[in-house]
This record gives sequence, C-alpha cells and structure tokens, in this order.
Amino acid sequence: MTKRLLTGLQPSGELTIGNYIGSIKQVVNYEKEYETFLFVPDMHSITVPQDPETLHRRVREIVGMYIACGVSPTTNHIYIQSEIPEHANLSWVLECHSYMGELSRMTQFKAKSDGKKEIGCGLFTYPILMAADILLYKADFVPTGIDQKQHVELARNIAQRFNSRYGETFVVPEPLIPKVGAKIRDLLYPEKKMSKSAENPKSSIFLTDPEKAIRKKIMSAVTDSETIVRFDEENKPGVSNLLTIYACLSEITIEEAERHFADARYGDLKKEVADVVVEKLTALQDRYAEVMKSGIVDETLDRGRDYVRPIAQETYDQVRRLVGLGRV
Ligand code: AQP
Repeated sequence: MTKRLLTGLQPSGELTIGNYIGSIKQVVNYEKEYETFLFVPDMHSITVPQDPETLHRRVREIVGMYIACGVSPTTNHIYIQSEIPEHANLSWVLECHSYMGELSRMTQFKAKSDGKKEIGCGLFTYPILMAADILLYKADFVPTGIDQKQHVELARNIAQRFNSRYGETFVVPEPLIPKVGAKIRDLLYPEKKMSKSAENPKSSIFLTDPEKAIRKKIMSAVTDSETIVRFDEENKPGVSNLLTIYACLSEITIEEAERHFADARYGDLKKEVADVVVEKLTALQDRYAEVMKSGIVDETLDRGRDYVRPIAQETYDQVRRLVGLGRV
C-alpha cells in the first residue's frame, strides 16, 4: 500500500522562505512517492489572537501558494483543518491520554509563552491537536523543519501509548527532516529560526516580498567579523544561513556552495544570494497571481474536504468505540 505523508502550514502570517525550504519544497519532492495530505491548520493559528478577516484570507492564500510552488492540486489532498470536525474530536480524546509534564517540555510553548502574562490554554495543548491532525489519517511520514520535530515525537508517544492500551489503532508516524534547510534562520538574529510572526519584518523573507525588499533584507543580514565564507552553524550562523539558502534554491550541496564562494567577500555572497532568491520568488509570485485569479483554490479545497472527511470519520469512530464514547 502507498505510504501516507501529511503536513500543514499555519495561516499565522505571510509564508517565509523558511516555510518554503523546510516544508513546501519537500512536499513537491515527495508527492510522487507518497499519498499526500496537505492541510491548513487554521485552528492552530487561533492559539494566539488573529484578525478574523485576515485569517480567512490567509487560509486561501496558503493553498494558492502551495499550488504556485508546484504542489499538485489534483494528486494531493488539500483541505482546511476546521472543515473536518474530527480533528477537534480526536484531539479531546488524545488530550485525555496525555500528560501536563510532557506538554511543559515543548520548547515552542516555552518560546511562545516567554514573558507573556496571560498564556492561552490552546498554546499549551496545541501539540495534542497536532498529534490528532497526524494520527487521524494514519500518516506514515511528516515532513517538517527541525522546530516541529519535538511535536512529531509527542505524536509518536501518544500513538504508542494509545496502541498499547487499546490495541493497534494508530500508525506511529516518522518525521522527515531535510538534511539541509531544516532550520532557515532569522536574518537579524541568526541564532533563532526564521518565522512568519517575527517581530521585525526585516528578519524574514516573505514569499510575496517585492524584489527591492528582498535585496534590502539580504544585504542587511547579520554575518560576523571573520570575513571568510565557510559553513559553520555554531560559530557563523548568519553566513551559514546565507549559504544554506543559496544551496537549497540553486539545488546544489553546501560543499558546492562553499566552493563557489571560496574567495568571495560577504558583500558578494549577499548579492548572489539575493539574485537567486529574487529569481525564484519572482517566478513564484507570477504563478501565484495566476492561481489566485482562477477558481482553483476553492475547487481544490472542496475536493480535498470531500476525500479526507470519510477517512477522518472512520478513524474517529474506531477511537470513540475503543474508549467507550457514545453508543456501540
Ligand atoms: N525557519 C524555518 N526553516 C525550516 N523550516 C521551517 N518551518 C517553519 N519555519 C521554518 C517549517 O514550516 C512548516 C510549517 O510550519 P507552521 O506553519 O506549522 O508553523 P511554524 O513552524 O511555527 O512556522 P513559523 O513560520 O515559525 O510560524 P509562526 O511564526 O506562526 O510560529 C513546518 O514543517 C515547519 O517545520
């Protein structure tokens, strides 16, 4: 049987090249090999306050961007999380099989709640909803950047716990982490990952950024005082990040990128990185404009919803019976 792959992109902000390299690009590479489930986790986005109009708009934009990036709208199942109520239903059952201790160890929760006076419960329990997203479709693989690895591990633990208590029910999913590009870094604070919701927009390259903004952001990216272009994530995170972006978008290895820039100054490195990003994103933006003008986004979402809902219903029904909910 064809193995299943599942991943999602939160509509919590404009997509970045981190999302593209760490997630979307992987989906494009894997879609021929696996049956692919791509969802828009809008329920995850409301773990922090959102403007409702903007959230509605971003859900459709994410799907448009998937398609513009080359993800097939017909062979993959693309759907919105909140249109399948079984995500929330299963999440509650899994919540009752999870522990406060394991959720408290999630580094993303610690980072997102750091310094906040009022911390929403959803921010704390969101990794369980993510486990439900994955386990509902019995996905074998979850392609992800390094930031989400801990959450996939939690999903594995919950699946194993449930299976040992009630018998084989869930597939225990494996994370698929790219060897290069699993953590594209913030341009201004390269010790952090690049994020959609970074406080300073100069920290991230957004997929919809115009050429001028892309060049300006890359030319002001933080590097170091050594002046030698080499890959060393620990001591030279800024330069290593630029090399990674260049290698991933040029489809070459890090070693090849290092050789290419062997005698280059930081200014030359930044200029060439900017050239490759501009070339990639300009083509992407043209396709994106076409996609958003067509009716393909809604057609894709309707087809995706109708395909995945029966799968979700079957799994939830199995789980509900196993734990004793409702009537037999
Ligand atoms: N900087 C990154 N480098 C590589 N991969 C990344 N991903 C995110 N940032 C990077 C991968 O993109 C996928 C979608 O992530 P998400 O939308 O579920 O949320 P996230 O990981 O929390 O992404 P952001 O951009 O940081 O969003 P906000 O700012 O809202 O928290 C995942 O596979 C992720 O690994």
